[in-house]
Amino acid sequence: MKLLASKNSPFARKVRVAFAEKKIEYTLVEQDPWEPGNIVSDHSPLGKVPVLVLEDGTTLFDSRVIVEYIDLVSPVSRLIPEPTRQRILVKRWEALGDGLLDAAIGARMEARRPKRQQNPANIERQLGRMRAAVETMARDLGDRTWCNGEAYSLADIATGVALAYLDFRHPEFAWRDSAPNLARLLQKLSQRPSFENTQPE
Ligand SMILES: N[C@@H](CCC(=O)N[C@@H](CS)C(=O)NCC(=O)O)C(=O)O
Repeated sequence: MKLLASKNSPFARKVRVAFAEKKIEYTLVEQDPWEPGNIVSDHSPLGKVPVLVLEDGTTLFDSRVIVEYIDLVSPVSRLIPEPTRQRILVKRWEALGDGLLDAAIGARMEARRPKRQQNPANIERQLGRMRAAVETMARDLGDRTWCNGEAYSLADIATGVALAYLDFRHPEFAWRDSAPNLARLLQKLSQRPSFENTQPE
């Protein structure tokens, strides 16, 4: 299996953490979808990373589909629980983490445009989403050990990857001040080899 991914993509990181937790071997093919000459569009009509290319040539995207596939092909360390309600709540956490990332990336893209072309209202809209997402994560985590209660799951991976991305690309966004429980969660997650070995560069 080949994973087309850039080391700084948080969506790709979610998949790489999942691979590590599941102890599944794969080949990382580093691709930057913004670089001219990249081959991502040859494998996905959406031109975004991550894309997983299976042995028979089937291509899987996006990160949510890939993670679900990885979890289903090996019973080792289930990341998405089977009971319907638990499963849906874990997927909800994933949607929240991914949504936080979409907003964080959107804010960054807007801020990187030449000053005169920037739309400050769009930046504020994305920042508002980021604040609301962190607030919801903190409230839903409460004083539990893991996002989905007692067991580590994809919910923690998606949440940890999204919060770590805020540190990486939005260091000024002081999310820890209002969410010490999330700060403790990220601290704990960062000590896992799966997170340690997939840090952005
Ligand atoms: N929903 C997608 C999002 C993937 C995504 O946005 N990837 C970014 C890198 S972090 C990308 O490839 N962007 C290239 C582009 O927008 O052209 C997923 O979960 O995989």
